[in-house]
Amino acid sequence: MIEAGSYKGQTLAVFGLGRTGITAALSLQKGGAEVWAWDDREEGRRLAKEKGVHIRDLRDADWSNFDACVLSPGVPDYLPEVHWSAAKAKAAEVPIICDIEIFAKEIAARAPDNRPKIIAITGTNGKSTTTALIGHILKSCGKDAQIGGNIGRGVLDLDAMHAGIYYVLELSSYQLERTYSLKADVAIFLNLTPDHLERHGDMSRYELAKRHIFKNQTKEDTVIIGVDNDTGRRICTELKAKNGRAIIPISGRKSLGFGAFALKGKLYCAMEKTCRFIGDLAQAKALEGEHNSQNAAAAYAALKSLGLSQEAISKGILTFPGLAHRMEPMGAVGPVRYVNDSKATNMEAAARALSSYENIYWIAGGQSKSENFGDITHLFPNIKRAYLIGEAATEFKNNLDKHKVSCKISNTIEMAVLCATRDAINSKHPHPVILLSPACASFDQFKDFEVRGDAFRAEVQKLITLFHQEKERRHAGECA
Ligand code: UMA
Repeated sequence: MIEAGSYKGQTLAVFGLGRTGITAALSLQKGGAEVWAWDDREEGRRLAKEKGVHIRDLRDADWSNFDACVLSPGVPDYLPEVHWSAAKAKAAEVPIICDIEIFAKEIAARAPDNRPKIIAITGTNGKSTTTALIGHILKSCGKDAQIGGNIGRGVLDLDAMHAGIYYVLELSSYQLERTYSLKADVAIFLNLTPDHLERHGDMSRYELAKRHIFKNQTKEDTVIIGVDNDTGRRICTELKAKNGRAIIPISGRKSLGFGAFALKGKLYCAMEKTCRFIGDLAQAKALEGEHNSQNAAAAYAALKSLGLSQEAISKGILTFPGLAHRMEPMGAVGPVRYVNDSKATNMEAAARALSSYENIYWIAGGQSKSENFGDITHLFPNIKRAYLIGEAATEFKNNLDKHKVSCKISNTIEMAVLCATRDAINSKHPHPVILLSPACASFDQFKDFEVRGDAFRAEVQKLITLFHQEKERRHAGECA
């Protein structure tokens, strides 16, 4: 754990006692701050207390005594409505921060030659894969790499700082909007498409929050920007015009005069005088699809700019095992492959998976975020049939009917897996893929996308077991 000494002697409110809140409270307490921690759920307060967090009722507190309020990323201070804790903080003019800000202050307090390296990653999609990939490459080169942030582990829970340690941080807009002091050695901005608008209100506020990732960078630092998307291209041009730091464009699908890019799955580096072939991403089994090619280009550019060798980086890319719930292969029943992409909680993310396979039996739906299928209609020829679940099932069906995509309301994952398997086996299509890539949030039927992905895994596992039992029974019958 990182002890937050920068707030020693100060009094802080910590609201929301999930992963962020508990680690932030403990880190501040260890560093010598006075903490008032609270959560709306009694269970949340109980669990935090068991871990040693100082629980004090913030509802009746005198908020003018607080130096800052650490608000968990999931607690809104603007839309859909201002949470009461945020309203009290604002009324008392107490700055609202998050755990990343505390972490950033700890780094700033260290002598410049004794600071760890920070690689910060944001974007609407691809953050987790890029974060895990960079962490994997660093570790495979023998570096002390710590991976945290939105990827699931609060930053203050990571190992203590020392020179030579690398922190690879996935940062969400919820975290970045409450972060002011972070100075990333490498800031990666992958892409930006509509998401979380119920929280930010509109795209300009969403973008503004994400742009905090570039704050405080100097000309020694590096910016890496995905230019496969309009917003990325615009931001790249704007930052280049300011000429403040090294900017490396990256692409997963087109060649660049300068930058790192992939063309038809082959990775190239054009960051020096000549353009060099780096490696064939077809061999990187966990990095299928153009979007993953862009993630690989981002990882390459980041680590090259930090001085790692081409050989070490390309070796790490090829051995990356991938992440659960992101186009994760689940096994097969005969010729039918199953892929778990439960993390695809928006249309853009689902489009990435839909563009990566043919003969897809698509399981989609949940809590809807988009009103229509926007610019993913060109991918519909890849879909043989869709199986719709959750609240969005009827809305999705109406839209798919308009585009003459065969579909069926299955309501549950269990039913969707069964029907899709039956159809895929009967179809005789070559290499059919049953893809869970919901394009929706999971909260209507599951606690989160991970629980949804696990439910899919359990259904697939049942079918795989049955398939093997049946195969063995037949084999035994033939031998008898
Ligand atoms: N709470 C209240 N009142 C409220 C809302 C929440 O008391 O009105 C309490 C809950 O009872 C709970 C705590 O706040 O105890 C939850 O806080 P949180 O939602 O911020 O969750 P954490 O466990 O701290 O997890 C957060 C991130 N969650 C969100 O951004 C919603 C995790 O990202 C992140 O992994 C973790 O910090 C560690 O950094 C998850 C996520 O869904 C994966 N992120 C979004 C996304 O990827 O789309 C941005």
